[in-house]
Amino acid sequence: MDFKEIEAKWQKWWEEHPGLYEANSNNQNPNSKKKYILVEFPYPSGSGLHIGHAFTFTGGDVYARFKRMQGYNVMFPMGWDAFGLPTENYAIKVKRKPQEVTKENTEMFKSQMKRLAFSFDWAREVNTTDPNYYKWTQWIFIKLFEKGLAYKQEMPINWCPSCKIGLANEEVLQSRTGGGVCERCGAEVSRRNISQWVVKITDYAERLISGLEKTDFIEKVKRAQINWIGKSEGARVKFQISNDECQMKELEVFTTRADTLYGVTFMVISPEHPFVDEIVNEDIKNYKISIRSKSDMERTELNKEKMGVFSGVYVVNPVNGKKIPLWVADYVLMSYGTGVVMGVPGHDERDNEFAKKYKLPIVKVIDEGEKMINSEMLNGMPINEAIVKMNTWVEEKGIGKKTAMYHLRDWIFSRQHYWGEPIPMVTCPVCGWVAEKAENLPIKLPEVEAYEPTDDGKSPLSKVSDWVKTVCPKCGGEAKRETDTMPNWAGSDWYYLRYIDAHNENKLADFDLLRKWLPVDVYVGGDEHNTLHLLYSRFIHQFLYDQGVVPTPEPYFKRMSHGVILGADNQRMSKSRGNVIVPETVADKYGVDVARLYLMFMGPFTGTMAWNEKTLMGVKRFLERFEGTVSKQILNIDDSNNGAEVIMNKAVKGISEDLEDFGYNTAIAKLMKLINEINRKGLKLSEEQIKNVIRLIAPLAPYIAEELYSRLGGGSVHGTNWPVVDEGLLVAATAVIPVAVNGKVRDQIEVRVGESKEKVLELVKKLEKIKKWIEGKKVVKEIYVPGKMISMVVE
Ligand code: ANZ
Ligand code: ZN
Repeated sequence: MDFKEIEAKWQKWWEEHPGLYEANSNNQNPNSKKKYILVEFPYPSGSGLHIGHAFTFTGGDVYARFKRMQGYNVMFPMGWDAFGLPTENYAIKVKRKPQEVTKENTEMFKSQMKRLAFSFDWAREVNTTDPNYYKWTQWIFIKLFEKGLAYKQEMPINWCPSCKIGLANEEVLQSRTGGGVCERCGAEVSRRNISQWVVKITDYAERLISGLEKTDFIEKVKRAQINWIGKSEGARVKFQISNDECQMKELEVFTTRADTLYGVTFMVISPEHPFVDEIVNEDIKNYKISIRSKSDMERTELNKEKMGVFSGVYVVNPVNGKKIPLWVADYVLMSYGTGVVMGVPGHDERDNEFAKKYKLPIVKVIDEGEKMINSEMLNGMPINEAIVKMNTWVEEKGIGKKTAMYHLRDWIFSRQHYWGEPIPMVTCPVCGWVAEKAENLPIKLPEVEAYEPTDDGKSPLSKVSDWVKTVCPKCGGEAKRETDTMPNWAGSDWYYLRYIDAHNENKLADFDLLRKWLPVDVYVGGDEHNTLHLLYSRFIHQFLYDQGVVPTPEPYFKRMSHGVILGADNQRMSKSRGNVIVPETVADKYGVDVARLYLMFMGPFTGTMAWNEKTLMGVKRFLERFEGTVSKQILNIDDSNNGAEVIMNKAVKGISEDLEDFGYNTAIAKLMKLINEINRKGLKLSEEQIKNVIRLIAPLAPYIAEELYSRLGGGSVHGTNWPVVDEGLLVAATAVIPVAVNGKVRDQIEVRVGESKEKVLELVKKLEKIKKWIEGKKVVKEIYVPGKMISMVVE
């Protein structure tokens, strides 16, 4: 069979029958149960679909096709997450508009996807760079601003000097030497103070944890999110300042270990704490200068030398009234807890190093047996009990409060780059920051001459003076637009909502439609998005839920992690290693069906697998065998029930269960077994059985299935019903059962399990030994206990 020919033929046919894959189409019965299947939409780069895309999308596609055949009303959409640095950098290099480049790239991606037979519902295509789309991304930002969840703040941020961009903490990776490096380019990250838009995701920290209970995410993903949010239960405790001249009268620490209060011998304050500005001290000034370029990671790392300066101030330990010195040191961060730490050098590693270096007293308050010592009222208690006791004690004394802290930081939402959504804010000399009016949205990204970010850390938009100049939406006076753009995550936060109502001009999406389709039933994506994209979009969804914009508290029900495909050398595919395999090449050589089937057969869908040419050849041979077997059967259709039922039913059951769990490799193994058994036993299949064999492979190898099915007539195989398991036909094909006449067993007969009563009786009446007992008599009663016995009463 010429795969190129059949691919072209069916691609054209599918194109002409879009209803086959569109949600709510006649083919899918809009009234049947919905199934919203989502795969992470790609960034359309200039190099086209890579093997990871092909793998993931095939996985989603098999599931979508399977669910459609099972009779669900399936929505399986696709779109483009098209803002971002690579396109911008490419545009700069080749001196072309990012808009044009994006258009070309998405067209290339789309045609590649169509060739790979991904059954996306193209009527719902979205593109994050389309003004009709980002209008709503901007609208969401304005809602956040109106609710006090977006604010502008001057802050030290991670700055990549090479990308000239501010990075969120999660975009900074730890280098081997302990410093931070840019996630994208690997350059050493420095610190810089800039005024940035920040979104208060921390307000949702608790709900982002508790909301997980409403989802069916795999445990690994839940863990990743919970760890990322980093909830710590502890207490805030106040320490009085003993120097009279200080304006501030007390300093508050956050501790998870109130049990160690008797072991506190000093206190450490973050250099950025406002209290430090009250202290006039040359040493502190110089110290602050010396740490300016350090990242949070460097500052808090355990194996880095801890440095600090004495502030000249003393505080009082509330449990024993002892005066202890206050030190300024950068291992305490302003961004966590209260920015002040009680030093417990007897039991905290960093405090211990610090105390040794500066010769501060070290007091042990816990013994080898994990019991409290040197702690008056706590002595003899186990640690956990002591923590509870002290947390309560500080509350009773009015000097502390039980609190939970979260390591999650607010989300830095500004990027100083061109190719992103303009932040729809205006700064007015009279009114301050004002949101753009809803009716003025979208604030379109203007075309510019130069896309390069500037060294002063401002976006190139800042140079488009007639765009920057605007009027204040509040007072009408002259004002200026924000020139920062949104981070990449902004467009992908809510795209699954837009698919539901992709062309709505008045709303982000119609509420009733959202109610019909949400939550997403299965979301297939990569582990690299478990904390960032998945957490950001859950936060935005929860926020929109609070505003009454969406009907469900959570966006996604199930999260499915897809695996990773390595090169044949077991290494990550990369140009420099020369081990990259492109889906197109495989499809050109062996056909799309072989490529898809192989990708799904390589290993478990969630696994990490190396490319293997031998397995690929094995899959190719299997598909040839499949085609040969089915073609032969079509020429010799045999409806006379020949005992293939059990084999067929077992295959249907096993394959259905596997597909339900994304167990594609084992489903394919079962298909292979089925074909082998049919051939080995020389089985002859009925027309319906042949159709079912084709249906079983249809989600995996859609072209060949369509071609074979067409020889039996009757439309697309992808629009037919998935075979149903006959539970009664799973064990044995036939049973030998006794036949009784008037209570006496006269013969026995082999019948197919599951055979109808009529058929069995018809066969029984043909038996010679039975004939003579019933001939000429009147049959008054016929009993058939399936698989057990037949009993007739005659007169
Ligand atoms: C006394 C103590 C004794 C502490 C001990 C720990 C162990 P997690 O679990 O990550 O929440 N801490 C509080 N704020 C800090 C800041 N801004 N920068 C650096 N360290 C800070 O950590 C909570 C603990 O980290 C707190 O409990 C505090 O030290 C420190 F044996 O208090 B602990
Ligand atoms: Zn104004």
